[in-house]
Amino acid sequence: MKRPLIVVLNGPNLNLLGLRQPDIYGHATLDDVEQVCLQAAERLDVAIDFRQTNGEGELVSWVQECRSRANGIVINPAAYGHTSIALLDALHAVELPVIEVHISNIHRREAFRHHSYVSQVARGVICGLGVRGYAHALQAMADIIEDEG
Ligand code: CA2
Repeated sequence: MKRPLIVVLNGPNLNLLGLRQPDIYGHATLDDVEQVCLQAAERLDVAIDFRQTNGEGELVSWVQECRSRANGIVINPAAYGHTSIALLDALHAVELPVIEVHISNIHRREAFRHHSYVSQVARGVICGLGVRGYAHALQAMADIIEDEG
C-alpha cells in the first residue's frame, strides 16, 4: 500500500541553521534536520518531501500544491509565522492537517515572536525542543493521518 506523504516545509533563513547563532538554534544544520526527518519517516512508514525557501510566495505556492498530493503538512514557517497572512490563508485553503514547529521557544524570546498566524490553523504547535521537535511533529502527524484515514 502507498505510504502517506507528509510535506515538511521550512521558511526563511533556516538554510543558515548550524552556521550562526548556535546559542539559540543549536549546532544542527538544515541537512541534519532533514536526516532527523528521514529517520523518523522510516520508523513511522511515511514518505516525506522536505523543502526550504526564503520566499514567501514560493512557500504559499508549495502549500497550495500540497492539496492534490499530500496527507499532512509539518511547517517551520520561521519569521513568516509572525507576519504572513498570505501563508495563513494558504494553510486554511489547503484543508490538510498542519503541525507548526519552531526550534527555539518563541515564548521565551522577543515579544514580536510570541504571536504566530500559523498557530491559528495548526492542529498543534511544538516549540523549544530543538530539531527533535520535527520528529515529534512527524510522529503526531502520522497518528492524525492514521486516526482520520
Ligand atoms: O525557532 C525557530 O524555529 C524559528 O522559526 C526560527 C526563525 C525565527 O524567525 C522564528 O522566530 C523562530 C529564524 C530562522 C533561522 O534563522 C537563523 C538566523 C541566523 C542563523 C541561523 C538561523
